[in-house]
Amino acid sequence: MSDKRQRARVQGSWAKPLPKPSVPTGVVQNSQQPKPAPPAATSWGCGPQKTPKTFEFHQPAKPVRDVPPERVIEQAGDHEISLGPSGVSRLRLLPGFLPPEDADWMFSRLLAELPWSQKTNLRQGEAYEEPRLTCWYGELPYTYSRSTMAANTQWHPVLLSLRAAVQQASGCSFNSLLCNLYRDGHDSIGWHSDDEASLGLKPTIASVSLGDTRVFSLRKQPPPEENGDYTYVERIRVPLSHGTLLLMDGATQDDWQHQVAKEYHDRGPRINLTFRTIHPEPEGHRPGSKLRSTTK
Ligand SMILES: O=C(O)CCC(=O)C(=O)O
Repeated sequence: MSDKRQRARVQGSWAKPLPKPSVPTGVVQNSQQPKPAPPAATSWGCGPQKTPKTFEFHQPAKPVRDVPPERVIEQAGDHEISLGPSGVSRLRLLPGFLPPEDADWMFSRLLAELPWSQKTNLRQGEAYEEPRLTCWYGELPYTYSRSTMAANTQWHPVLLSLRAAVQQASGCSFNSLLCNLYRDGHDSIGWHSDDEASLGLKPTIASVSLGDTRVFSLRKQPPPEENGDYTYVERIRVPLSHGTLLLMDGATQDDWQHQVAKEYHDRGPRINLTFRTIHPEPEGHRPGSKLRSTTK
């Protein structure tokens, strides 16, 4: 937890030590009086004993705000995650969308046979390599983070049959596919929304996961008065296991960001296939322009 989120829970402060009780002047202490018992030994009582401090409550200047607890979505079905001025944001989670034996052979073939490469993006004029491998399918190029993936109409046959199954399950059609390969737990994708103008308004994105389970996290966009501070926003975790289909639709790309964070314990490879629909960019439009400014 960030220092700021942790501090948000603390309501008081440690006070100065209490003054020692003073002996009134003129009173002679009776040396025969019983001496106070020495402090009882505790398991941490080695070394000199310090005067105990007390905790004083200070009314905070501003009311204390709770960081909302993170929600976990694991159950199959439709989940309305928010309702705001931009409309309903919705996730549909279908674990086991692919039977395990199909997911196994599809994963092996796609890992071995797709033209994976590492893309170089630009952020504030600086080039950086994405911490994962990708490839792109679609009749139109796809630009994000100031770098373009060329059109590629050579769909792998496994991807064509997967696209048909995803279209059938979702009732949506998709003309493009971004494939991500997370080689191990160190590969990741940072906070972003899939809100390039080329995806159109309120896009539906269908994501199929193969291989090791990774956590797909979402965080709500903060209201304007928070000035881009995500400390108090709602958060959701969705573990995406082998063969799962996740659909994001409605206002999800307007009102939420998502990421797959690095992990610090061993993870095997994972492939994520995100089916999308790309529209030709209007004349004079900068390719890859965002409705908001986020980078993948
Ligand atoms: O790997 C995932 O589940 C998410 C991929 C993603 O966010 C993207 O391709 O935009």
